[in-house]
Amino acid sequence: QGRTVAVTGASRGIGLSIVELLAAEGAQVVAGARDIAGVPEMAGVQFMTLDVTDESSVRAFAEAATQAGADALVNNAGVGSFMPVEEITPAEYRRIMDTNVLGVILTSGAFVPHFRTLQRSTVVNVTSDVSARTFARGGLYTASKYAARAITQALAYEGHEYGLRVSEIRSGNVDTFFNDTQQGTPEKAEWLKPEDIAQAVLYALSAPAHVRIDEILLHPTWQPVAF
Ligand code: NJP
Repeated sequence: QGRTVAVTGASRGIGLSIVELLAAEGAQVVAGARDIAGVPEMAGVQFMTLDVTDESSVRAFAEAATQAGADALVNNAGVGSFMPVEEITPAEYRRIMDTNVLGVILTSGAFVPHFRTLQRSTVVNVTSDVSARTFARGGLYTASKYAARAITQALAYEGHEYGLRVSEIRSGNVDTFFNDTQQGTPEKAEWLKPEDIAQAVLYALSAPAHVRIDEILLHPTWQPVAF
């Protein structure tokens, strides 16, 4: 309550759940995605067109959020891609890296000047449980998330001096539209729900001033234990 939070990748899936939970908790939310045509209207939520790979789009988003008094940013926008190493093309490499890595860099960077002026601010990065482990066909996606984890941790070191808390949310399978799939299909019945991730984000955002949540790792119970 009383907080203003910027959320990227907010049109569906995890991002939309984060927006819904924060709005229900009484926060003001500035929410962005490339296609916001179908997003629901919610009190306290301003949806904007945002492409995290586009510097001017990110700048406009950060300006609007700063005007609205944002003291927190959730970097959630991300795309999936799974194939053997020999099938990774330069175009696919750029699509994944531009969104999952450059997007986090540009968006975080656009908020830092404002966050420096605050006593206290928070960045929560929704990366993945595979930001620190990989698997067959996962090379490109996990490389992007390893890189996003490195950016997350570097920002944490840099922001410590001006009261920025940085959290990484690392989850296993979540029932969303991720990687051009449908939500709610039978094989995803036992997967985490977007609301589960939204709760983790809320926990990180609303931790008392003396607490920093560096990292949250969560999985569906059925998924084999993996750190
Ligand atoms: O995926 P999905 P999730 N600029 O496809 C937006 C991570 N994750 O909710 O731009 C701005 O339902 C897109 O909107 P649009 C995953 O890596 C997931 O599952 O209109 N926004 C939509 O709102 C990602 O970082 C799982 O296409 C952009 C949203 O992002 C995060 O969770 C497991 C954009 C994607 O919604 C959310 O993914 C895991 C851009 N350039 C981590 N490109 C999982 N689902 O199993 C896309 O460990 N978006």
